[in-house]
Amino acid sequence: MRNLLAAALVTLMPLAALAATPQTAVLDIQNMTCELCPVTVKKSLEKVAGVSQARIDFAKKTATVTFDADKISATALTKATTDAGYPSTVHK
Ligand SMILES: [Cu+2]
Repeated sequence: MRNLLAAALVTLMPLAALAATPQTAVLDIQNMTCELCPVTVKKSLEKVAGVSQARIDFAKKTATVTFDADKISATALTKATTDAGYPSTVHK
């Protein structure tokens, strides 16, 4: 019975992943003054549950974040970087 349950979970897992609604947001990041800042910003974003990828462009001062729109909104992303010392806004 336990094995059957485990097998069912393994089968259902990919379906759950597909059910997520991936969304990409571009954030304008403030206060990135040196090459180490993007690392801090990236870490702060990837710590947020629901974020699958964060790419930082130091030259453009932006972060491109892929996240699960079913779990979080872009507001959680701007809050995360702001808490880390880098206030951000969603790029329009
Ligand atoms: Cu820095």
